[in-house]
Amino acid sequence: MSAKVFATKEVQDLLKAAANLDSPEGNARVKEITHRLLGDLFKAIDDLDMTPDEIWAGVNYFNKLGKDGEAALLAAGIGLEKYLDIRMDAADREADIHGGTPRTIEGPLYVAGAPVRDGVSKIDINPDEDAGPLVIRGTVTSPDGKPVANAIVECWHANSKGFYSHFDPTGAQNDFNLRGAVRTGADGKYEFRTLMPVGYGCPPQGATQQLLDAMARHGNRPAHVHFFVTSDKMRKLTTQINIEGDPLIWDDFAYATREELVPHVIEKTGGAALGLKADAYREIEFDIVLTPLVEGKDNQLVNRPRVSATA
Ligand code: MBD
Ligand code: FE
Repeated sequence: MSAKVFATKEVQDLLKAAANLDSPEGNARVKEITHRLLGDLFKAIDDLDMTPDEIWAGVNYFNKLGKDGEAALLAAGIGLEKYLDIRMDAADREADIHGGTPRTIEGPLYVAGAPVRDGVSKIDINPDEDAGPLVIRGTVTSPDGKPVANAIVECWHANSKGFYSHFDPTGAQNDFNLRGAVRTGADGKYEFRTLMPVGYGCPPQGATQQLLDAMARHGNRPAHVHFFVTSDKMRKLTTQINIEGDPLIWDDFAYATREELVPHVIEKTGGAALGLKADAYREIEFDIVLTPLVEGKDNQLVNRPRVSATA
């Protein structure tokens, strides 16, 4: 079928009716966005001559996506979350904000409520035979190099199976395993004592992997560690580091890798004195530069539904 109907009065009236544009009531922003997205979809159906079978496959895909609880995972996998970063980076350049540690996506697996420790936190609760000890440490500063005191550095990462506590399908991990929070002192320093993570893979039977499969894409991430860094006086930073040497560093299904976020991994000894499970351990130094509030406000703070728990 090659007949084009999008531009007809009948279809344009249908779009307006569906978004209730002729009424003064309802949420104006919701109406504006719905009208635009629906219009773009209708146009694409016309342009690509999508069949009813294709449309119903798509509609039912949303049902599976919801049933699997994977909408935020899909957002990462289709580059939507990365796109928001690209836009925030551009806004920063426009506002002449430079010098901070680069942001990268939050992902869907954060859990609020990790216990806050002063300066140092050991965050591996469950033994993990296949993971060696890892220390991640650094200093939180402002762009002028001054330490930021009373910053809260939160981190979260996967175990040696690529699973996160609270989302582990094997049920093997306690709450807040491999999740922690540290308050910096006057020196701005933070340190996490933990275990080496392994990269994440999408649930193989889930909706996200189903779409990726159809496009011959994998659903894997390189080994990585997430961070939120907050302080009264600075903008919140959402970022991650990748574990140097992981073969997927430049092949991340969520597009989160950035050149500045692949710190060196150093081999060290003396782990026993730090309470690590072996004397030989790996260390990553990751210094974090926060940027100041804009007219007293964090102009890039993201509100989204997040899981929280009590430790
Ligand atoms: C992850 O661990 C992650 O960080 C992202 C972005 C998506 C899925 C799993
Ligand atoms: Fe992750």
